[in-house]
This record gives sequence, C-alpha cells and structure tokens, in this order.
Amino acid sequence: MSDATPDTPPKVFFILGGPGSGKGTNCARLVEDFGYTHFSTGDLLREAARSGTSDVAKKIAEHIRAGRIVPSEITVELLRQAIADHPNPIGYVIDGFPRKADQARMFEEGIAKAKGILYYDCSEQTMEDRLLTRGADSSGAEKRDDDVAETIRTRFRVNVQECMPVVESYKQSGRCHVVDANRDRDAVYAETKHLFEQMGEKPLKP
Ligand code: UP5
Ligand code: MG
Repeated sequence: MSDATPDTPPKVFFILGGPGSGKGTNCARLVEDFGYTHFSTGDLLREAARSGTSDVAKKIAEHIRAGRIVPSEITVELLRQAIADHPNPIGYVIDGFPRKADQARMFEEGIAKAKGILYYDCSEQTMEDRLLTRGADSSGAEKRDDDVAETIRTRFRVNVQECMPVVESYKQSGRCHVVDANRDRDAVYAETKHLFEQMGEKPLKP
C-alpha cells in the first residue's frame, strides 16, 4: 500500500452519513465555495461497475444492487487512482467513505490521514423519505436503482452495523464533527461551511 504514497499527502475530508443524509448535496456546495475536488465513492463504484465486464466490475455491481459494502481493497484502489488522476492542492471531499474500519485504516495508513471528518446525523424516516422521492423534485438528483424499499432496508442495516462503528470511533477520538442533517438544505449547508471555516479552510470568495 505504501508504494504509491505521494511525497505530500493530499488534503482530504471525509463526509459521512447514512443513505440519503445529504452527503452528495453538501459536497457539491463545498466544491463551489472552496474549490475542492469531490469524490463520491458510490459514484466511483457505480462508474467502475458500468465501464467494465471484468469480474471486478460484476462484483461491484452485485454488491451495490444488494446494498452491501464492496470489498475495501477495490474501493481504496479506486480512490487512490481518482486522487492521482485529479491533482488538486486545495483538497478533496470524499463522501460515503470510509464505511468500515478496515477501509479507514487502509486509506489513512496508505494514502492520507483525513484533515477533518463530518458526520450527517439524520433519522431513518427522513432518509427513507428523501431516497424514495429522489429524482422527483427540482434538485437535479437522479433516481437510482438502489432507491427501492428492500435495498434501502439493507443499506440502513449495513449503515447501523458496519458504518456507525467507524463514526463512533472517530467521535471518541474527537476527530468527527456531527451535523444535524434533518434540517432544510440551507441550514445543513450553513453549518457545514462554518465547520470547514473553523477547521481553517478558506472559501474562494470571502
Ligand atoms: N436532500 C439532501 N439534503 C436534503 C435536505 N437537507 N432536505 C431535503 N432534501 C434533501 O441526498 C438524497 C436526496 O435527498 C436527494 O434527492 C437530495 O436532493 C435530497 P444526497 O445528497 O444524494 O444524499 P447522500 O447522503 O449522498 O445519499 P446516497 O443515497 O448517495 O447515500 P449512500 O451512502 O446510500 O450511497 P452511496 O452512493 O454513497 O453508496 C451506494 C452504495 O455503494 C452502497 O450502498 C454500497 O453498496 C456501495 N459503497 C461501498 O461499497 N463502499 C463505499 O465506500 C461507498 C459505497
Ligand atoms: Mg451520495
């Protein structure tokens, strides 16, 4: 893992939260305001699943369709490649990752230690309502194949069983900022932006 470590590690922020908590929505606004490059690990994986016929592509597609977590080596490698292909000294917002303890370790030991971590705390009822109506409002978000009731239930279960322990360990180590994501878009983003400024980040336009 260490052979591809750049001399200067990239500046990285992890944006965590359950399915439909608003990770992608807020990252898009962080890109506009701060100039980061945004990688949604879910998007990277969906693209990899679409673009190949290899066993790996098939394996990714199966896991996403079922709402399960894709093996960590695949996801970490995709992220490593994406960062290498898009150099950006301002930094990266990486959404939906790490989802498991081993992913966190692989990334932070092999690529970079996150400068900051945000967790969008959102009720399952709110998240389910958002996922089931994604694509039906004017936000530009598109409906996804995994936004169906049965897969949403699996995504929620995986979130509680596998992703929350990662969030809890980041919280315990004092590295994780928790944002109440049940509120409207502007309120959630205002707090997000404020937290980034508190971490010493500078908006492109003051
Ligand atoms: N919306 C957003 N904020 C709102 C607000 N405050 N008020 C009202 N509406 C709001 O938002 C979801 C919807 O809600 C949108 O319509 C939006 O307009 C509205 P979005 O910003 O898209 O939420 P997000 O948290 O990004 O939800 P997403 O569905 O993308 O989260 P998931 O974590 O489920 O999906 P992801 O793409 O990250 O992962 C998909 C799958 O990939 C996983 O299930 C897994 O199989 C796989 N995966 C891995 O295996 N490993 C990884 O590391 C990452 C993914
Ligand atoms: Mg998303």
